[in-house]
Amino acid sequence: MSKANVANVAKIDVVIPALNEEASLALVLADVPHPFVRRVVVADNGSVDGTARVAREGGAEVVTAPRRGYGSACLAGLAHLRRTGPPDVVVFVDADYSDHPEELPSLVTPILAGEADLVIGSRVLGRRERGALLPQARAGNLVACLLIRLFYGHRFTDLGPFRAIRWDALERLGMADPDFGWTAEMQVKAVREGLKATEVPVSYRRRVGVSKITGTVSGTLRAGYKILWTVARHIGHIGRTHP
Ligand SMILES: Nc1nc2c(ncn2[C@@H]2O[C@H](COP(=O)(O)OP(=O)(O)O)[C@@H](O)[C@H]2O)c(=O)[nH]1
Ligand SMILES: [Mg+2]
Repeated sequence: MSKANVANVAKIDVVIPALNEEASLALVLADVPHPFVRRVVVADNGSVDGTARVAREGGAEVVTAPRRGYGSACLAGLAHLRRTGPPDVVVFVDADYSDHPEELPSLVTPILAGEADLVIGSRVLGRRERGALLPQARAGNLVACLLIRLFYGHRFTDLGPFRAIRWDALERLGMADPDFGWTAEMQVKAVREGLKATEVPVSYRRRVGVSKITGTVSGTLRAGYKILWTVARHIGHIGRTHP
């Protein structure tokens, strides 16, 4: 069955958390493969630049999240999809043009084929532009993935933002983290819930614009702490659903 036919059958929507990304967002939206993708939701909380305007001009729906934070933005995007007709599969992409949205079908196809519930786009397995994945991000991911392997028994190589998950599987996870722990929370809860989680290699390039997280010392420290806290927090619940 061709991608177009698969797309016609399955509803695939994209959530893009964006904070002050007017310089990069149009590039991201232009590379989202339509009609494979049905809708794009840009979750903006507190941008002071033209992010919302650029999003609308690029054909995206814009939702605002009351609370600052990566997770909070993702939650606002999901709430909008839940209210207005959820998809079969939801894909998360960053707004800084570091991910390659055109690679999205390689993340979704294993889910549509019933081989996976969650697919992480691994920047570690994929081709990276020099300086795209900062050493502190790489080191943090390595430690977190090691702990997940040690305590959850599942091998991940990355906590990358570019990922796809089946909607009903995501709903079972009860996602809640409002900021930096979001990606780790999804992966440890998915393993705990017994979801089929896998990875595909994705390309990664240097972002357009200014990093809000790993490109800053405070962002790196806060993200590092929150990710490790999130991995540690759910260790006791392995095998038990929804503590
Ligand atoms: N809406 C929203 N998006 C955010 C927030 N913080 C980061 N983002 C977005 O999340 C993505 C990842 O942030 P980024 O600055 O690239 O972090 P890095 O990749 O770790 O350097 C980007 O698309 C940001 O615009 C936030 O507080 N609110
Ligand atoms: Mg980034």
